[in-house]
Amino acid sequence: RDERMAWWREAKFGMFVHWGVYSVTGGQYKGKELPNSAEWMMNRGNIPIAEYEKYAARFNPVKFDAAEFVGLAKQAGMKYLVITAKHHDGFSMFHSTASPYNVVDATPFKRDIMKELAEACQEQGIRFGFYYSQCQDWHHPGGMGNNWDKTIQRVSFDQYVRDKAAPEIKQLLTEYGPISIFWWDTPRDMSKEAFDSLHSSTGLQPDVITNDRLGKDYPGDHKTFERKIPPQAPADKYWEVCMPISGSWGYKKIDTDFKSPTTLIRNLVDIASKGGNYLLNVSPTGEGNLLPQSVERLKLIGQWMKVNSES
Ligand code: JFZ
Repeated sequence: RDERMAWWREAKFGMFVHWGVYSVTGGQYKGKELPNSAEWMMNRGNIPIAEYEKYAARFNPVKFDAAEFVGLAKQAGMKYLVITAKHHDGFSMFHSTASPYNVVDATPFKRDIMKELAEACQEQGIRFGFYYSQCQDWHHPGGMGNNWDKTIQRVSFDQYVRDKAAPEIKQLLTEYGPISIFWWDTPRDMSKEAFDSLHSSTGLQPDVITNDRLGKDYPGDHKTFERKIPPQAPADKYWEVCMPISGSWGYKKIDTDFKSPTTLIRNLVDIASKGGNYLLNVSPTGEGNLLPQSVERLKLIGQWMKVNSES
């Protein structure tokens, strides 16, 4: 394990990316602002599945350039990138063979964004990983979390795992080259069989690193702290802090709460000095680029890194 964790321990700094159908409206629904993070739009707006699908049909991030995107992470001094392959809304940001509700088959964009990023990361020497919401899936009739769409013809959670989650996880871990991180989120209780079928796929990439959010009996390789830096160095050997560069994880138009470059650098130093990694989240827009506030900050961090590694 220590050997597998060596690069991660050294890395200190990674890019987290929340990007999906919700990015199209930037946190608004029918012109109204919704509370909290933009990726929860479907839940906060109680948006029926059929209606939310129409936003997928508008997802067309023509400004996206994987090489440029990964180049920014690299310039900032980040050593890895973790992106939402599927968030709670159930939309697959890759050419899923298990669900047609994916970026290739259900959008005018028709490009496998995960494939493009995997290749760009490989090319530029950045480690690559997937975020995957394994329990909450507000689109599949067996997924957890959607209690507002009354038209759902329910199937069992085990069927959701069999038909969607397990095959998608397997696909992500076999068809996208070397995957360094698999990042679970929002653990819920499920059957031992379900846990095992999800967990076993990580064995397909023997070097993959996982966080502690699959479920209570699955501690993974490292602990993830959310938004807040622990005041004292934690007892855990391997840990990270994930944090959005602004207020929301997903792109939100009215979110101007960008942390100052000074704060970001202090956070990085604070976390690194306690032995952890900083997983800093950025939020591409529906057009596929980052806001200038993010780009500027990433570049400034990169400059600081350079000055402080050459002396
Ligand atoms: C989850 C997601 O619901 C959210 O949209 C985002 O992806 C975030 C990174 O993860 O939200 C959480 C997960 C864990 C905690 C809080 C919010 N936590 O442990 O306090």
